[in-house]
Amino acid sequence: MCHIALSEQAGGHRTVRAMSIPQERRLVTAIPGPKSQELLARKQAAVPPGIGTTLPVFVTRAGGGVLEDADGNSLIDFGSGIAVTNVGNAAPKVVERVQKQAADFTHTCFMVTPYESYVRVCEKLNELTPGDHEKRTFLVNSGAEAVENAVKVARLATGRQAVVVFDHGYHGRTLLTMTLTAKNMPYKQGFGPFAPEVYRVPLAYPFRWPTGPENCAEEAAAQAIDMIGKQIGAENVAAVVIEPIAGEGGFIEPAKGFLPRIAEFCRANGIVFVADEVQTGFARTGDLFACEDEGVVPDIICTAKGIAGGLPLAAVTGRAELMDTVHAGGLGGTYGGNPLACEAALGVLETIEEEDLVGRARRIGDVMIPRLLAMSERFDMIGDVRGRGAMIAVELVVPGTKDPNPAAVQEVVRRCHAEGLLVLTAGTYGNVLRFLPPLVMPEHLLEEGLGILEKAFASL
Ligand code: PLZ
Repeated sequence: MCHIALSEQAGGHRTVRAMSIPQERRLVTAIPGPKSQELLARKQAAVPPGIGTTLPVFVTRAGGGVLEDADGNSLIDFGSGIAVTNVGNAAPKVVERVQKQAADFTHTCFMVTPYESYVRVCEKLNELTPGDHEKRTFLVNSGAEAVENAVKVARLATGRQAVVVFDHGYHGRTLLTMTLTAKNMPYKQGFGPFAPEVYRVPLAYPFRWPTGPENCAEEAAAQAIDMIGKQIGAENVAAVVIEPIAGEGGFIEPAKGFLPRIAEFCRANGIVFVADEVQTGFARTGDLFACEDEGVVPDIICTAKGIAGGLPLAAVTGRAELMDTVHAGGLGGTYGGNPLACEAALGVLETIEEEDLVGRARRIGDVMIPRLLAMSERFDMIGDVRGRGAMIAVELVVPGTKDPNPAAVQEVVRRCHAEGLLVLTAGTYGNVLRFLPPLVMPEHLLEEGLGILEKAFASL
């Protein structure tokens, strides 16, 4: 069966993609249904509890704006597998290329005998990432691996050791990237000792800045720069690593002016400015990369997630003069830039362009933000509505205060999940609902999802 999804585009024209899955919410059992519950019991017996589950429905098919489960339910997806399936699940161009590649060859190891698709992905990223300077790219398997490698390159290129990161930052779960991550529970608790030479400075978090959002950018940048000078010495800093919008930390868009100020400080002091665009990349924020919003040009940019529609791939793209300092053989890994993942990435880039997913992301924001703002008028527990493009969040507070309200988030999420709307949480205080719909989400499902969310708030 073939279903056609029509989506109104920002520019007024319409794109058509044939969807293999009906683009509808359909609940035929309670959530989770009996088959999912049976599978969950098996999961609990076979997989350690350290691997969590946001919503225990076991997926059998997904595409467009929906996930289908083992019981025959169809859920609206406001998560995209944590900002990964920007082009939609099983996107036609991705499927076609991966199938062909799987039949041709599945692995050689690029460091042993290379293949063209890896080089093509690197060429594309060199061309598409911010800045028109000469660049180099290499490929790895995960966001954490990309960030970790960016630090390796920055240390070698500068001959310095210190790495500066920000409050509310998230960069991964490996020893170094866990150390770079701000939040203790659940990421760091009991997993120390941590990597040395990592320093944390304040982030310009407008909603929670003590003197108010107007002063936030300037004061936060001044504090960060002062701390670096006092506690580390700028001349000892190899890299500053920052997410242009803090993802796991709660979709915190730093106050305008903060990122350019930090980037300028880095430039003036020979520090490598690393943008972690693992969650913000590939059209998610209504630009191909979030740094573009303020014209910030990173020295190194780390990408993953949305790059390959769900196949494991990540990239480190940086100034040629930095990247070329690394000795031959100093970088790599068995699977980095696997041929299936590279073909998927090429399919993703074609899809973003052909279906104008940058425009679609903006359109999603234009639909969601006004509806969420209207909800914030009605429900005083909504303290803040924020985000860009299709990376949107609401921060819940105890009404009349700014005290975080994680209990309300849990309750809203529970009600949304029961109604067949997958939503994710985030935030240092666990009090943020985040929305990351696939950029190909048909508009009727977006509206229906927002309706479910509104009802969940109203029923509290
Ligand atoms: N940098 C900005 O968002 C991954 C984490 C899921 P990996 N975020 C989702 C979880 O709970 O483990 C992320 C990110 C930013 C780095 C990473 C790490 O990317 O591909 O998960 O290693």
